[in-house]
Amino acid sequence: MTAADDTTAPYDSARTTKLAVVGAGAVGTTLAYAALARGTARTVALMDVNREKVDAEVLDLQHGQMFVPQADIIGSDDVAVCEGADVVVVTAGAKQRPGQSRLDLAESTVGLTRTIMPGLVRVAPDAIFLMVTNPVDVVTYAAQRFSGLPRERVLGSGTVLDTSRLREAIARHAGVAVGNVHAYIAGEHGDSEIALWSSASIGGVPLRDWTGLAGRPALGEELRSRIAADVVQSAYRIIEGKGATNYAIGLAGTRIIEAVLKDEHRVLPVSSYLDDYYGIADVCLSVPTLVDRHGATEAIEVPLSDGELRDLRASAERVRAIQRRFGL
Ligand code: 6V0
Repeated sequence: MTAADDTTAPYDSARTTKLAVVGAGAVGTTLAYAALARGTARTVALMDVNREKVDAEVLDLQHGQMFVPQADIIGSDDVAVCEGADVVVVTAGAKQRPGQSRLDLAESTVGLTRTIMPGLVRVAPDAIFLMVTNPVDVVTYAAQRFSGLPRERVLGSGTVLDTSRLREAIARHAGVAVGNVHAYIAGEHGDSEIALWSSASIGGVPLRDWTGLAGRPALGEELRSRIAADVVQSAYRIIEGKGATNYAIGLAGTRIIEAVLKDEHRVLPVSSYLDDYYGIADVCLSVPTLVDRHGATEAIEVPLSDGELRDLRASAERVRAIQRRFGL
Protein backbone atom coordinates (compact mmCIF):
# COMPACT_ATOMS: atom_id res chain seq x y z
CA MET A 1 0.00 0.00 0.00
CA THR A 2 1.36 3.45 -0.90
CA ALA A 3 1.09 6.46 1.35
CA ALA A 4 -1.58 7.81 -1.00
CA ASP A 5 -3.75 4.75 -0.30
CA ASP A 6 -3.30 5.00 3.43
CA THR A 7 -6.30 7.00 4.53
CA THR A 8 -5.02 7.09 8.11
CA ALA A 9 -1.74 8.83 7.14
CA PRO A 10 -1.54 12.19 8.84
CA TYR A 11 -1.95 15.24 6.67
CA ASP A 12 1.34 16.99 5.86
CA SER A 13 0.92 19.76 8.38
CA ALA A 14 4.39 21.19 7.70
CA ARG A 15 3.07 23.05 4.66
CA THR A 16 -0.24 24.14 6.10
CA THR A 17 -1.41 26.88 8.37
CA LYS A 18 -1.34 26.82 12.14
CA LEU A 19 -3.28 29.06 14.48
CA ALA A 20 -2.30 29.20 18.16
CA VAL A 21 -4.76 30.58 20.70
CA VAL A 22 -3.33 31.57 24.08
CA GLY A 23 -5.99 31.57 26.80
CA ALA A 24 -8.69 28.91 26.64
CA GLY A 25 -11.34 31.01 28.37
CA ALA A 26 -14.62 32.33 27.00
CA VAL A 27 -12.98 34.33 24.20
CA GLY A 28 -10.17 31.93 23.24
CA THR A 29 -12.37 28.85 22.98
CA THR A 30 -15.11 30.65 21.05
CA LEU A 31 -12.51 32.02 18.67
CA ALA A 32 -11.08 28.50 18.22
CA TYR A 33 -14.59 27.18 17.58
CA ALA A 34 -15.29 29.90 14.99
CA ALA A 35 -11.95 29.23 13.30
CA LEU A 36 -12.69 25.50 13.13
CA ALA A 37 -16.20 26.03 11.78
CA ARG A 38 -14.85 28.35 9.07
CA GLY A 39 -11.82 26.20 8.21
CA THR A 40 -9.50 29.09 8.98
CA ALA A 41 -6.40 26.99 9.71
CA ARG A 42 -5.34 23.35 9.32
CA THR A 43 -4.06 23.16 12.90
CA VAL A 44 -5.60 24.95 15.86
CA ALA A 45 -3.56 24.90 19.07
CA LEU A 46 -4.93 26.00 22.44
CA MET A 47 -2.62 27.02 25.27
CA ASP A 48 -3.72 27.82 28.82
CA VAL A 49 -2.05 27.67 32.23
CA ASN A 50 -5.09 25.73 33.45
CA ARG A 51 -4.25 22.24 32.19
CA GLU A 52 -7.53 20.61 33.13
CA LYS A 53 -9.51 23.31 31.36
CA VAL A 54 -7.44 23.27 28.17
CA ASP A 55 -7.57 19.46 27.95
CA ALA A 56 -11.34 19.50 28.33
CA GLU A 57 -11.80 22.26 25.75
CA VAL A 58 -9.60 20.42 23.24
CA LEU A 59 -11.58 17.21 23.70
CA ASP A 60 -14.87 19.01 23.24
CA LEU A 61 -13.64 20.71 20.06
CA GLN A 62 -12.15 17.46 18.73
CA HIS A 63 -15.53 15.78 19.10
CA GLY A 64 -16.99 18.20 16.55
CA GLN A 65 -14.35 17.46 13.93
CA MET A 66 -16.65 15.32 11.84
CA PHE A 67 -18.79 18.36 11.10
CA VAL A 68 -16.18 20.97 10.16
CA PRO A 69 -13.40 21.33 7.54
CA GLN A 70 -10.51 18.95 8.29
CA ALA A 71 -8.31 20.24 11.10
CA ASP A 72 -6.05 19.05 13.91
CA ILE A 73 -6.84 20.39 17.37
CA ILE A 74 -4.14 20.26 19.99
CA GLY A 75 -3.69 21.84 23.40
CA SER A 76 -1.38 22.13 26.37
CA ASP A 77 -0.29 24.22 29.31
CA ASP A 78 3.15 24.29 27.68
CA VAL A 79 3.90 27.15 25.31
CA ALA A 80 5.63 24.64 23.00
CA VAL A 81 2.17 23.74 21.67
CA CYS A 82 2.29 27.08 19.80
CA GLU A 83 5.50 26.11 17.98
CA GLY A 84 5.70 27.25 14.38
CA ALA A 85 2.31 29.01 14.44
CA ASP A 86 1.55 31.39 11.57
CA VAL A 87 -0.74 33.44 13.78
CA VAL A 88 -0.75 33.60 17.58
CA VAL A 89 -3.84 35.09 19.19
CA VAL A 90 -3.49 36.22 22.80
CA THR A 91 -6.71 36.13 24.84
CA ALA A 92 -5.10 35.25 28.18
CA GLY A 93 -5.83 37.31 31.23
CA ALA A 94 -8.38 38.80 33.51
CA LYS A 95 -11.74 39.75 32.07
CA GLN A 96 -13.93 42.72 33.04
CA ARG A 97 -16.22 42.25 35.98
CA PRO A 98 -19.54 44.10 36.00
CA GLY A 99 -18.83 47.81 36.47
CA GLN A 100 -15.15 47.56 35.52
CA SER A 101 -13.86 49.41 32.46
CA ARG A 102 -11.34 47.83 30.10
CA LEU A 103 -8.66 50.25 31.27
CA ASP A 104 -9.13 48.95 34.83
CA LEU A 105 -7.60 45.66 33.68
CA ALA A 106 -4.31 47.22 32.57
CA GLU A 107 -2.39 46.55 35.76
CA SER A 108 -2.66 42.76 35.55
CA THR A 109 -2.70 42.34 31.79
CA VAL A 110 0.33 44.51 30.99
CA GLY A 111 2.31 42.39 33.49
CA LEU A 112 1.01 39.21 31.89
CA THR A 113 1.97 40.49 28.42
CA ARG A 114 5.50 41.12 29.65
CA THR A 115 5.68 37.54 30.97
CA ILE A 116 4.30 35.64 28.01
CA MET A 117 5.51 37.46 24.88
CA PRO A 118 9.19 36.40 24.91
CA GLY A 119 8.29 32.69 25.17
CA LEU A 120 5.72 32.96 22.39
CA VAL A 121 8.18 34.72 20.09
CA ARG A 122 10.76 32.04 20.84
CA VAL A 123 8.48 29.19 19.70
CA ALA A 124 6.73 31.09 16.88
CA PRO A 125 9.34 33.58 15.62
CA ASP A 126 7.65 34.11 12.25
CA ALA A 127 4.09 34.53 13.51
CA ILE A 128 1.81 37.50 13.27
CA PHE A 129 0.55 38.25 16.79
CA LEU A 130 -3.05 39.29 17.35
CA MET A 131 -3.72 40.71 20.80
CA VAL A 132 -7.28 40.48 22.12
CA THR A 133 -6.69 40.82 25.88
CA ASN A 134 -7.95 44.14 27.29
CA PRO A 135 -7.26 46.97 27.40
CA VAL A 136 -6.33 45.88 23.91
CA ASP A 137 -4.66 49.09 22.70
CA VAL A 138 -2.33 49.28 25.69
CA VAL A 139 -1.71 45.51 25.59
CA THR A 140 -0.83 45.74 21.87
CA TYR A 141 1.63 48.56 22.54
CA ALA A 142 3.14 46.53 25.39
CA ALA A 143 3.33 43.38 23.25
CA GLN A 144 5.18 45.27 20.52
CA ARG A 145 7.67 46.45 23.13
CA PHE A 146 8.15 43.11 24.91
CA SER A 147 8.30 41.01 21.73
CA GLY A 148 10.95 43.09 20.00
CA LEU A 149 9.21 42.29 16.70
CA PRO A 150 8.61 44.77 13.87
CA ARG A 151 5.55 46.73 14.95
CA GLU A 152 3.37 45.71 11.99
CA ARG A 153 3.60 42.07 13.10
CA VAL A 154 1.85 42.76 16.41
CA LEU A 155 -1.69 44.08 16.07
CA GLY A 156 -4.76 44.26 18.27
CA SER A 157 -8.35 43.32 17.52
CA GLY A 158 -9.10 46.96 18.31
CA THR A 159 -12.49 48.21 17.18
CA VAL A 160 -13.22 45.45 14.65
CA LEU A 161 -15.83 44.12 17.08
CA ASP A 162 -17.24 47.60 17.80
CA THR A 163 -17.40 48.30 14.06
CA SER A 164 -19.44 45.13 13.59
CA ARG A 165 -21.77 46.30 16.37
CA LEU A 166 -22.12 49.68 14.66
CA ARG A 167 -22.81 48.22 11.21
CA GLU A 168 -25.37 45.79 12.61
CA ALA A 169 -27.27 48.64 14.28
CA ILE A 170 -27.17 50.86 11.18
CA ALA A 171 -28.30 47.97 8.97
CA ARG A 172 -31.16 47.10 11.33
CA HIS A 173 -32.47 50.67 11.45
CA ALA A 174 -32.00 51.26 7.71
CA GLY A 175 -33.50 47.89 6.72
CA VAL A 176 -30.55 46.79 4.57
CA ALA A 177 -28.04 43.92 4.78
CA VAL A 178 -25.02 44.48 7.03
CA GLY A 179 -22.75 43.94 4.04
CA ASN A 180 -24.21 47.08 2.40
CA VAL A 181 -23.10 49.29 5.28
CA HIS A 182 -19.68 50.89 5.38
CA ALA A 183 -18.85 52.62 8.65
CA TYR A 184 -16.07 52.43 11.19
CA ILE A 185 -15.56 52.85 14.88
CA ALA A 186 -12.11 54.30 15.48
CA GLY A 187 -9.95 55.14 18.50
CA GLU A 188 -9.66 53.27 21.78
CA HIS A 189 -11.48 49.93 22.04
CA GLY A 190 -13.33 51.35 25.01
CA ASP A 191 -15.26 54.27 26.35
CA SER A 192 -13.60 56.99 24.20
CA GLU A 193 -14.14 55.26 20.86
CA ILE A 194 -15.68 57.27 18.00
CA ALA A 195 -18.14 56.48 15.23
CA LEU A 196 -16.78 57.92 11.97
CA TRP A 197 -20.11 59.13 10.62
CA SER A 198 -18.64 61.53 8.07
CA SER A 199 -17.25 58.66 5.95
CA ALA A 200 -20.13 56.21 6.55
CA SER A 201 -22.27 55.03 3.66
CA ILE A 202 -25.17 52.70 2.87
CA GLY A 203 -25.25 51.08 -0.55
CA GLY A 204 -22.95 53.75 -1.92
CA VAL A 205 -25.03 56.65 -0.49
CA PRO A 206 -23.22 58.82 2.06
CA LEU A 207 -24.99 58.10 5.34
CA ARG A 208 -25.78 61.77 5.98
CA ASP A 209 -27.69 61.87 2.64
CA TRP A 210 -29.61 58.67 3.41
CA THR A 211 -33.29 59.61 3.45
CA GLY A 212 -34.55 56.18 4.53
CA LEU A 213 -36.29 53.34 2.72
CA ALA A 214 -40.12 53.35 2.68
CA GLY A 215 -41.34 53.06 6.27
CA ARG A 216 -37.81 53.34 7.70
CA PRO A 217 -36.20 56.28 9.45
CA ALA A 218 -33.45 58.45 8.00
CA LEU A 219 -30.38 58.23 10.20
CA GLY A 220 -30.61 61.72 11.70
CA GLU A 221 -28.32 63.11 14.37
CA GLU A 222 -30.38 61.92 17.31
CA LEU A 223 -30.57 58.33 16.07
CA ARG A 224 -26.88 58.35 15.18
CA SER A 225 -25.96 59.51 18.70
CA ARG A 226 -28.15 56.81 20.20
CA ILE A 227 -26.57 54.11 18.02
CA ALA A 228 -23.03 55.27 18.88
CA ALA A 229 -23.83 55.32 22.62
CA ASP A 230 -25.35 51.82 22.40
CA VAL A 231 -22.19 50.52 20.74
CA VAL A 232 -20.04 51.86 23.59
CA GLN A 233 -22.42 50.46 26.23
CA SER A 234 -23.14 47.09 24.67
CA ALA A 235 -20.18 45.21 26.16
CA TYR A 236 -21.20 46.35 29.66
CA ARG A 237 -24.75 45.11 29.05
CA ILE A 238 -23.53 41.72 27.84
CA ILE A 239 -21.09 41.33 30.75
CA GLU A 240 -23.85 42.16 33.23
CA GLY A 241 -26.15 39.62 31.63
CA LYS A 242 -23.82 36.67 31.00
CA GLY A 243 -20.39 37.47 32.48
CA ALA A 244 -18.40 37.66 29.25
CA THR A 245 -18.58 38.63 25.60
CA ASN A 246 -17.48 35.78 23.39
CA TYR A 247 -19.40 35.05 20.17
CA ALA A 248 -18.91 38.30 18.28
CA ILE A 249 -15.28 38.71 19.37
CA GLY A 250 -14.66 35.09 18.37
CA LEU A 251 -15.93 35.83 14.87
CA ALA A 252 -14.20 39.22 14.67
CA GLY A 253 -10.87 37.69 15.68
CA THR A 254 -11.29 34.91 13.14
CA ARG A 255 -11.97 37.46 10.41
CA ILE A 256 -8.73 39.29 11.21
CA ILE A 257 -6.78 36.01 11.24
CA GLU A 258 -8.15 35.09 7.81
CA ALA A 259 -7.11 38.49 6.43
CA VAL A 260 -3.56 37.58 7.53
CA LEU A 261 -3.47 33.92 6.54
CA LYS A 262 -5.07 34.55 3.14
CA ASP A 263 -3.10 37.75 2.53
CA GLU A 264 -6.38 39.51 1.82
CA HIS A 265 -5.26 43.16 1.95
CA ARG A 266 -8.49 43.78 3.84
CA VAL A 267 -9.26 47.14 5.44
CA LEU A 268 -10.09 46.52 9.09
CA PRO A 269 -10.03 48.84 12.10
CA VAL A 270 -7.40 46.86 13.97
CA SER A 271 -5.28 48.45 16.66
CA SER A 272 -1.84 49.22 15.29
CA TYR A 273 1.06 51.53 15.97
CA LEU A 274 0.33 55.01 14.68
CA ASP A 275 3.18 57.17 13.60
CA ASP A 276 1.80 60.52 12.46
CA TYR A 277 -1.83 59.70 11.67
CA TYR A 278 -3.18 63.23 11.38
CA GLY A 279 -0.43 64.11 13.82
CA ILE A 280 -1.26 61.23 16.23
CA ALA A 281 1.87 59.25 17.05
CA ASP A 282 3.46 56.75 19.44
CA VAL A 283 0.27 54.98 20.42
CA CYS A 284 -1.63 51.86 19.35
CA LEU A 285 -5.14 52.77 18.28
CA SER A 286 -7.74 51.66 15.77
CA VAL A 287 -8.22 53.35 12.43
CA PRO A 288 -9.06 51.67 9.11
CA THR A 289 -5.90 49.70 8.36
CA LEU A 290 -4.68 47.39 5.63
CA VAL A 291 -4.26 43.83 6.95
CA ASP A 292 -2.29 41.26 4.97
CA ARG A 293 0.20 38.43 5.52
CA HIS A 294 2.73 40.90 6.95
CA GLY A 295 0.24 42.08 9.59
CA ALA A 296 -1.11 45.61 9.96
CA THR A 297 0.79 47.24 7.15
CA GLU A 298 -0.74 50.66 6.52
CA ALA A 299 -3.14 53.01 8.30
CA ILE A 300 -5.52 54.58 5.82
CA GLU A 301 -6.16 58.29 6.18
CA VAL A 302 -9.95 58.40 5.91
CA PRO A 303 -11.36 61.93 5.76
CA LEU A 304 -12.40 63.06 9.26
CA SER A 305 -14.66 65.91 10.32
CA ASP A 306 -13.19 68.42 12.76
CA GLY A 307 -15.16 66.85 15.61
CA GLU A 308 -14.01 63.32 14.73
CA LEU A 309 -10.38 64.41 14.61
CA ARG A 310 -10.71 66.20 17.95
CA ASP A 311 -12.27 63.09 19.53
CA LEU A 312 -9.68 60.77 17.97
CA ARG A 313 -6.88 62.89 19.41
CA ALA A 314 -8.56 62.84 22.83
CA SER A 315 -8.93 59.06 22.62
CA ALA A 316 -5.23 58.71 21.74
CA GLU A 317 -4.30 60.89 24.69
CA ARG A 318 -6.38 58.75 27.05
CA VAL A 319 -4.67 55.54 25.89
CA ARG A 320 -1.24 57.21 26.00
CA ALA A 321 -1.83 58.26 29.60
CA ILE A 322 -2.32 54.59 30.57
CA GLN A 323 0.80 53.61 28.62
CA ARG A 324 2.78 56.19 30.57
CA ARG A 325 1.37 54.99 33.87
CA PHE A 326 2.95 51.60 33.16
CA GLY A 327 6.23 53.05 31.95
CA LEU A 328 5.66 51.96 28.35
P1 6V0 B 1 -11.52 34.15 30.78
O1 6V0 B 1 -12.73 33.35 30.43
O2 6V0 B 1 -11.25 34.44 32.21
O3 6V0 B 1 -10.26 33.44 30.12
C1 6V0 B 1 -8.96 33.85 30.31
C2 6V0 B 1 -8.08 32.61 30.26
O4 6V0 B 1 -6.71 33.03 30.27
C3 6V0 B 1 -8.27 31.67 31.46
O5 6V0 B 1 -8.64 30.38 31.00
C4 6V0 B 1 -6.91 31.68 32.14
O6 6V0 B 1 -6.57 30.41 32.71
C5 6V0 B 1 -6.00 32.03 30.97
N1 6V0 B 1 -4.68 32.53 31.37
C6 6V0 B 1 -4.37 33.37 32.38
N2 6V0 B 1 -3.03 33.58 32.40
C7 6V0 B 1 -2.51 32.86 31.38
C8 6V0 B 1 -1.19 32.68 30.88
N3 6V0 B 1 -0.13 33.27 31.45
N4 6V0 B 1 -1.00 31.88 29.80
C9 6V0 B 1 -2.06 31.26 29.23
N5 6V0 B 1 -3.33 31.40 29.67
C10 6V0 B 1 -3.56 32.19 30.71
O7 6V0 B 1 -11.58 35.58 30.04
P2 6V0 B 1 -12.26 35.88 28.62
O8 6V0 B 1 -11.88 34.80 27.68
O9 6V0 B 1 -13.68 36.24 28.81
O10 6V0 B 1 -11.49 37.24 28.24
C11 6V0 B 1 -10.13 37.21 27.93
C12 6V0 B 1 -9.62 38.62 27.62
O11 6V0 B 1 -10.21 39.08 26.40
C13 6V0 B 1 -10.00 39.66 28.68
O12 6V0 B 1 -8.92 40.55 28.86
C14 6V0 B 1 -11.17 40.38 28.05
O13 6V0 B 1 -11.36 41.67 28.56
C15 6V0 B 1 -10.71 40.39 26.60
N6 6V0 B 1 -11.73 40.69 25.61
C16 6V0 B 1 -11.36 41.45 24.56
C17 6V0 B 1 -12.26 41.79 23.57
C18 6V0 B 1 -11.82 42.66 22.43
O14 6V0 B 1 -12.65 43.09 21.60
N7 6V0 B 1 -10.54 42.95 22.32
C19 6V0 B 1 -13.59 41.31 23.63
C20 6V0 B 1 -13.95 40.50 24.65
C21 6V0 B 1 -13.06 40.15 25.74
